[in-house]
Amino acid sequence: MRLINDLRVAMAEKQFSIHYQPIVDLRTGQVHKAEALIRWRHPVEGLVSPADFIPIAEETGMIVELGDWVFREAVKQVAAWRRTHHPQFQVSVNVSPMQFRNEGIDQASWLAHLSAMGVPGQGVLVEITEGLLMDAGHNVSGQLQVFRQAGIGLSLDDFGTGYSSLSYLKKFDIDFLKIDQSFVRNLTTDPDDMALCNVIIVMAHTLGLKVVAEGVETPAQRDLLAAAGCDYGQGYLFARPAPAGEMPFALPMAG
Ligand code: G
Ligand code: G
Ligand code: MN
Ligand code: NA
Repeated sequence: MRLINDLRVAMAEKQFSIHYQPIVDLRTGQVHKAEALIRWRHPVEGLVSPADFIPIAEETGMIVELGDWVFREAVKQVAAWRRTHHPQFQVSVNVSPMQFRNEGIDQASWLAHLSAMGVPGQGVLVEITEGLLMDAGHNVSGQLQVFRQAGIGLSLDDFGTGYSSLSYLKKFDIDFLKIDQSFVRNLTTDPDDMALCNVIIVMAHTLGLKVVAEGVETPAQRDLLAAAGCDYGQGYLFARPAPAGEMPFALPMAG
């Protein structure tokens, strides 16, 4: 496929950028966290979705270089936001399971970059998926441990869609659960989805984890989640992923 070759030049030609989507405190409306989401502006095709090119980057191994770039850019950005907006701002970075294979992540250089930027580990959340936790090889738990020891938080993305046993939540010392948007979409009409969200929130809190609901698009969804005790919301209701300069730092919680 042509995209494979294009992906190789895209790196050199700086065709990638990062959009950020706020992660909103559902009690206060404050925004002290944001998820970094990569964007590719292809010279001919225009904007190509990461859903289309991340799998190619994974298959070709390019995800390692791309992931390094995303991390470095996101850390630069959070350094700026911690100076100008809030000293505890956190940026949440998606890390592909492929990056954990064969020591794809040079963890020492990631930590060195953090300290060069003056950002403590607490400034970063690493978003992983359930599948990664089931990977017994590749010293996944050792690599996650290195992140944890540096203060970096762990967030379990797309929660509820994978097959992980709940015991992994404790074993890997996860900080945040992100309820997959498929459970949020029909929250107002499907009692089963509301029940699942309630159960996830109660279980997470019992284990000392915070919860982020993804794909919040309506005030009704937001209100149900807030009433269920969900800590944070993310979705088009609050803001679409956008360039860093457009980050809203506080959002109204009513109406
Ligand atoms: O941003 P959405 O807009 O289209 O992202 C689509 C998919 O791509 C999501 O599953 C998201 O987690 C993934 N994605 C976005 N940015 C990155 C990134 O920097 N690294 C990895 N590994 N996945 C990403
Ligand atoms: O897999 P991950 O959860 O990292 O990816 C998040 C994806 O969800 C991105 O593609 C992002 O653009 C998208 N997204 C964010 N908010 C909403 C929303 O409110 N509705 C929908 N449909 N997608 C959203
Ligand atoms: Mn994510
Ligand atoms: Na997700």
